[in-house]
Amino acid sequence: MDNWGYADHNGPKVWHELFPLANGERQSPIDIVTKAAIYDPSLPPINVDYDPSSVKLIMNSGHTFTVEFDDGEDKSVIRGGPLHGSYRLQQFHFHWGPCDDYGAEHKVDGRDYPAELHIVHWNAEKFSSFVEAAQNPDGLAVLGIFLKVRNLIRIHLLSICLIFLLYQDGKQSSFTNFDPSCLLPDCKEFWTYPGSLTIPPLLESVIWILLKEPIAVSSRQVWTSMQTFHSSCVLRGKFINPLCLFLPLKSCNTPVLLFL
Ligand code: GRE
Ligand code: ZN
Repeated sequence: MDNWGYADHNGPKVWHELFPLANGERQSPIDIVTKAAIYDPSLPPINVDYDPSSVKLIMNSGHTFTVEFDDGEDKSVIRGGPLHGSYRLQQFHFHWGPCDDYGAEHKVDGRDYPAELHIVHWNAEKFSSFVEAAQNPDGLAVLGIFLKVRNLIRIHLLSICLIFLLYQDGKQSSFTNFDPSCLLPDCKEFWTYPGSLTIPPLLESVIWILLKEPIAVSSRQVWTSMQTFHSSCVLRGKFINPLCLFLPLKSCNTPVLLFL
């Protein structure tokens, strides 16, 4: 295996060859069996407190695109639910598939969603960096949100949304004034379990908080969000509306969607 990916020769089934943790005790993703979930009335609600000025840049990592935040201080944090103290926002990214039938990481009662948003936070009260936090069982907290397609006529998720221009692996661009809480559903009910990163190195350091309510993507919503979108994205020195950019990723020939 030269490098990990999602093809047969380097995909999740063989990740254990390079990353033995793939056979670990608390690996993600999982299938949430809703009937087996236990309601814990002692858990407080999830509290999201994001500062739109803390967003810094958007980058193509080759496997996904990542929107990164200034995590040098507690500007944007999440609290509550299963978390002790606050966890600082570091980045968000998406996982999606080649069609609308599957692509999310987690399943719910065996059901696939077409995509999943991961908003990644780290425990800056206990650890001094993201890297250190990622080595510890309570280091990271990832808020996972499922995406579904709402249109009566299904429009391919990958064709309706914010799409990043032909842009190379490793490239990045500035990204300003964006509050990712606009990507959250109204209902903040969640499932939680201790798990791992879903990509190599698969570290078992993630407290997963999966929102039960998916967010819906439709062409109408994309149109509305285009009108209210305040972020800016600068590529090669030129201002380009992020809604008409493309980002081809190594592991996927199709352009990426984003519907901010
Ligand atoms: C993931 O599960 O995809 C993930 C990352 C980066 C940090 C944390 C995390 O890609 O859970
Ligand atoms: Zn992820």
